[in-house]
Amino acid sequence: MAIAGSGVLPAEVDVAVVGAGFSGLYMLYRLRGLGLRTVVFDDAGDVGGTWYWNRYPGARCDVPTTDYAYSFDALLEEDWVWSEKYATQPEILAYLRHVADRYDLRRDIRFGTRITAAAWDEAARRWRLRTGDGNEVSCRYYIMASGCLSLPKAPDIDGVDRYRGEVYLTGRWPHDRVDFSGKRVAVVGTGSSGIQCIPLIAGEATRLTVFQRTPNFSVPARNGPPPADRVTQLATDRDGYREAARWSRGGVPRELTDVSGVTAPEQVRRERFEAAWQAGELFAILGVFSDQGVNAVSNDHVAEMIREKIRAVVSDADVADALCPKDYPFGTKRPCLDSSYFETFNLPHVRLVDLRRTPITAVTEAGIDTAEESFEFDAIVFATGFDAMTGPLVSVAVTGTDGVTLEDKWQHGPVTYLGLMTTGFPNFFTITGPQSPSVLSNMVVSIEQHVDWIADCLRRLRAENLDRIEPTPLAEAGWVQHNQDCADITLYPRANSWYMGANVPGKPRVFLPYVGGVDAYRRACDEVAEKGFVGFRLDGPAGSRCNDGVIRRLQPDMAMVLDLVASLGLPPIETMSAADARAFSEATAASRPPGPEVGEIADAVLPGPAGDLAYRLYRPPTQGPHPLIAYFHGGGWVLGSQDSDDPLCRDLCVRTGSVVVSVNYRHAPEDRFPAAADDAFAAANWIAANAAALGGIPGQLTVAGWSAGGNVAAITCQLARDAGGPDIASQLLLAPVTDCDLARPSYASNGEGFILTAGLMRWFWDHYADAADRANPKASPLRGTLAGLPPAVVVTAEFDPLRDEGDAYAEALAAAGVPVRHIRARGHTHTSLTMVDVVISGAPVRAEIAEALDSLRSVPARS
Ligand code: N01
Repeated sequence: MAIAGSGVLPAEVDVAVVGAGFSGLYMLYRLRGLGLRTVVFDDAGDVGGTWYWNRYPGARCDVPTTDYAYSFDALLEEDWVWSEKYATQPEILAYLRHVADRYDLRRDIRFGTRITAAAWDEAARRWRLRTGDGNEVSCRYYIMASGCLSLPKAPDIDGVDRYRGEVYLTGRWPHDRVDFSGKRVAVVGTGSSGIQCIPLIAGEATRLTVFQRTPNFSVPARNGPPPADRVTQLATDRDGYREAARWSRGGVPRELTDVSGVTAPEQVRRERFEAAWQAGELFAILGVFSDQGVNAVSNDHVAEMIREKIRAVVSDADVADALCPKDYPFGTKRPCLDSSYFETFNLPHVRLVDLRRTPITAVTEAGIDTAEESFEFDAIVFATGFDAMTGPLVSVAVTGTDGVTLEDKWQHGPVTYLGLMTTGFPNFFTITGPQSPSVLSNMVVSIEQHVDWIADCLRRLRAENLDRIEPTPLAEAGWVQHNQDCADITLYPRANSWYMGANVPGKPRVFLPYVGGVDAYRRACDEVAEKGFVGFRLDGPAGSRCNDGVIRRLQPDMAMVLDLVASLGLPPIETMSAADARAFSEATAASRPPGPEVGEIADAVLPGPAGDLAYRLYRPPTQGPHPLIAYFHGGGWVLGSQDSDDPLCRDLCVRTGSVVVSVNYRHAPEDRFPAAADDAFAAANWIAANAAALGGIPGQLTVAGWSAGGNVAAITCQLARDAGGPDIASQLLLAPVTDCDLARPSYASNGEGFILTAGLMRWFWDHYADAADRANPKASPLRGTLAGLPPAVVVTAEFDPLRDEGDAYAEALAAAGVPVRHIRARGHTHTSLTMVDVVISGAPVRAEIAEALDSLRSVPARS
């Protein structure tokens, strides 16, 4: 078997690939299939990538090996039988060698060769790569298949170079067996590498001291033979299983749960947790509850049950306590799978040093000094991790079109389109790059997806006589924003993890991988390609084209809600009777989360022009009096009540510290225009007159409403101004109906698929007002006089049919001299902000609303 590629390095190739691990090998296989002349470079002496370097004792994969394997060739799968659920590093390396042999890949791989620099030559439309030994190669396409966790982080501890004993880095382990028998050994670091090697080193060493800075969550791997159910599934329907993996959330087929850790009874919580604990799989323990990744309460249930397990295993209570992670949510640092990790600390010759209590002061010639003690060791193992995801990419001096290096471009964090490419660096691809699912998924599934996408892209470029591809700034900015949006709704940013770049001093704190899921990501990539490479500029002898755009603009949680709604196949509300529509809306409301706790809730009635109007009062838990909000619910003047907007009113109460009085009003078609507007005006009068009795501060009344409620709130402010009272300090209009003209562009662009449809709005108007009445300012406040109105907070949502009329109202108010805070809810729909605790991304917008209201309350109105 030839280890190194032979022959003279060609001066020109079609494609150069860096890395001969899982990604590089499959990339080479696909490129050969396309007939593209390819050369692969790797620093290592053979194939394997991470599995070549990480030879420390106990190194295994943490996704079951049945899933952690290529799926592109059924015959390869049939030929290779894994011996364990989680194979060891030697077995995985043997598999990759087998792959290299089987497809005769080594002949195009230059081992022991590092690419140190790469520069784009615009005139030639080629990359010029320089190797560590001074050779040059030019290529049309340059692909980094260099892995996410391949550049070990130098141990950033004072005195490391001074130490005279044996030093090992888990990520660069020697090829010859290291024997720790009879030795005093230190392990620094308790991430996956430390947790895997500690039990094995303890089995040899006479004394093992583990230096732990941050305790880690770890689950027993329960290793053994490959899981029988999966082996059977693969034997009976290999293609179906692999396809399910490709469209799964994490790259391993798994039923997702809808059980919330917040609402599930204790017994259900425990049963679900125990089942996941026994399964010994990361995706199982990461998916005990549907909301554990986004809700701190749900997450802490899982975290606490793991801490209970640790305390049950570790005999010394102080050691157990030190091993329990407490200051970051479960899963936000990568959890580990272990074999007897916690049990190891019960051995008499194993000691844990908690660096939180006694930090390392220096590495000395003989060992390690902490704030309290001097330790002497024969060997120190640094399991201190990697400069993850971006490190391997920027460690090459890659220079793009404007002479800017990748390192400079990414100085504030990676900026990519799909995690595959970056502007200014044409024809440069990154397999499992930052802002792709990569490390949050089964890597092999994500690698195959990226390789297939790139191969297909190159095939199409050639077929269309094009030879240059580069993402546009618009598409890239949109993808970066989408990544941020996805991460922001999760608990991930709360941990100092390598996912956040927090483990490397000076590295920008940005959440690096794409957290939207393998399935959602694949959909986005497919869509980009199918729609003519959205967001890419393509050039070549055949000309130039660009279908510019942003592939994902909706807030990710709102997108999930819309997918769910679409999957239910519900009849459109506008096909129902008003009574059925009301029943439907009440049933929907009954199943949602309740919203935050407030101090007090009381139901009562107030006098309206045609009889009593029911209202619900929400009082903050703090000592009053408080500012007062008269609130009017949404529902197109036909649906809704003080129940329908209950979570939103609770949220408003808590965020603004206001007493909220949510008033029901007469509905159409029983009571048509102007009943709703008249009721709202009367209610505002009554609330203002009774402010003190309600616990409000007289003179601090905000009139607020959402949708049709925003309509009657806006009208109430106009009527109050004209009538000389009540005194309204500010108005809050959430996605309000302000005009009867349904021809605005937002009706066309957002009229279908975003819950409130254009058809439903027509149905609402038809129920509420005759055509002749609709232009009346009491129905279309945009047509009224706006000068002299109270300061306003106007909120419009990007994907709302009502967006443009809301924008128009905000602009008209400002033009009329009314102080306005116009909040544009990016990526949101008409209903987003009302979906408290469902659409988590709405929370920052509601926080902004509360802040805006607070600041407007002190601004006097101009007339
Ligand atoms: O690295 P890590 P890793 N002084 O960064 C500590 C994958 N992987 O190599 O958390 C003292 O997780 C550091 O402490 P803290 C897997 O994705 C998979 O273990 O920064 N301590 C931490 O405890 C994994 O997540 C497998 O406070 C220092 C440890 O060193 C990723 O690779 C196996 C320190 C580093 O943990 C990285 O895992 C192995 C200092 N100066 C790895 N600097 C599988 O099972 C760092 N630490 C497939």
